[in-house]
Amino acid sequence: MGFCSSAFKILWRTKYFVLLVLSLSVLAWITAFSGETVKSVLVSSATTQTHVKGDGQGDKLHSRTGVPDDLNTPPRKVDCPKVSPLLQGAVKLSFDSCLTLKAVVTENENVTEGEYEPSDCAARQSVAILIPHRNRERHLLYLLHHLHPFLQRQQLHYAIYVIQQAGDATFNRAKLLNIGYLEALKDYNFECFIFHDVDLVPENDHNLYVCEDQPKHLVVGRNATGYKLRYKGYFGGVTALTREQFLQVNGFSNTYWGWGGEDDDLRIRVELQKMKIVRPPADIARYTMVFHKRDSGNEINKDRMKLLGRTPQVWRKDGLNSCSYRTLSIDRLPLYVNVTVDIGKP
Ligand code: UD2
Ligand code: MN
Repeated sequence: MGFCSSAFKILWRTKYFVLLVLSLSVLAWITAFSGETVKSVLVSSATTQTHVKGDGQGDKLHSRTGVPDDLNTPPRKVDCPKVSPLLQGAVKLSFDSCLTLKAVVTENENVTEGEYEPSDCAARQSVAILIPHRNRERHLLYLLHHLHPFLQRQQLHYAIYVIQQAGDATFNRAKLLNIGYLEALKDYNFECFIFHDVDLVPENDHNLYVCEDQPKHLVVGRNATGYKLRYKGYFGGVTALTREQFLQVNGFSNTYWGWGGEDDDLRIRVELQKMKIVRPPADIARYTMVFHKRDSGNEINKDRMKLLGRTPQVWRKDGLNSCSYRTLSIDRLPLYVNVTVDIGKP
C-alpha cells in the first residue's frame, strides 16, 4: 500500500507537468502561426501596391480623375469618342434672309476669334477651315451660321479663316487658299486643312471635317447637280488634306486667274504623288449650294486647259513655295479670322 500511494503521487504530479508542457507548446505554436499570417498579409499587400504603381494604372487614374500633377499643369482631358454622340445626321437647311451677323455671334458665344475646342474631351484632330472670299457676305453669314454648330457636334478643335482678296483684279481662289494655309500655320500647327467654297453648306454632320491618310473630297453631290458626282476626277468645292499631304503636292498652283481649272490642277498634283482621292458615301457627302450667278471679276479662265497640260512640269516650282502676297490686315473677329491680302494680278 505504501509503495502504491507514493507511486500514485509521482504519477499525479507527472500528469500535471505533461499538461503544463502541452499547453505551453500549444501557446507557442499559436503565437508563431499568427506571427506568420500577419507577416504574409503585410508582404502580399506590399506586393499589390508595387504592382499598381508599376503598370502605370495609378498615373492614368490620376489624370482621369482630373487631379492635376502639379499646380501649373492643367488636367489632361480624355480623348473624344471615335463617333461623336452629338451627331444628328441629315438636317433640313434653311436660309433666312433676315439672319444677321449679330444673331450668329450670339448663337456662338463659345467660339473665340473663330476658334473652338470641346470643353469635356480632347479633340481627335485640329482643323483649319479656309474660305476664299470676295463680295459674298450673305453666303458667308449662312455658312458660319450652319458650320459652327456642325463642327462643334463633330467635337473638333477647329478655327475658321476667311481669306479676302483685296481690290477688283481677277479672282484667284487657289492662291487665296495657299495663303490661308501659310497664315493659319503661323497661329497653330493644324494637322488638317479644309479648303471650302463660301456657298456650300453641308447637309449631314456624318460628313466628317477630318483628314484621312489620303486626300479627301467631301462634295460627292449637291442640290444643283442632282446630288451626283459631276465627273470622275472632280475635286472642287470642299477638300480635306493633311498639313503634310498639302506640302507634298506643293499646295495649289498660283497661276489660275478667274473661274475653273485650279481644282483639276490639285487633283493632278495628288495623282503625281501616287496618292488616291477618297470620298465619303454619296448619301452623306451632300451639300446645298446657295444660288448665285458668276461674279464679275471671276470670268471663265480660257487658259485653263493649257495650264493643266503643263502641271507635271511646273508643280515643283509653282505652289506654296512660290506664293507671294502682301498681307493688308488680320482681323480676329468673333466668328473667324479675316485675312485681307493683295495678291497682285494676272
Ligand atoms: C466651282 C467649284 C469651286 C471652284 C470653281 C472654279 C464646286 C461646288 N465648286 O464653283 O470649288 O473649283 O468651280 O473656280 O464645284 N469666290 C468669291 N468671290 C468671287 C468669286 C469666287 O468669294 O467673286 C469664292 C467663293 O468662295 C466661291 C468660290 O470662290 O464659292 C468658287 O467660285 P464660284 O462659287 O463662283 O464657282 P462655282 O460655284 O462654279
Ligand atoms: Mn459656287
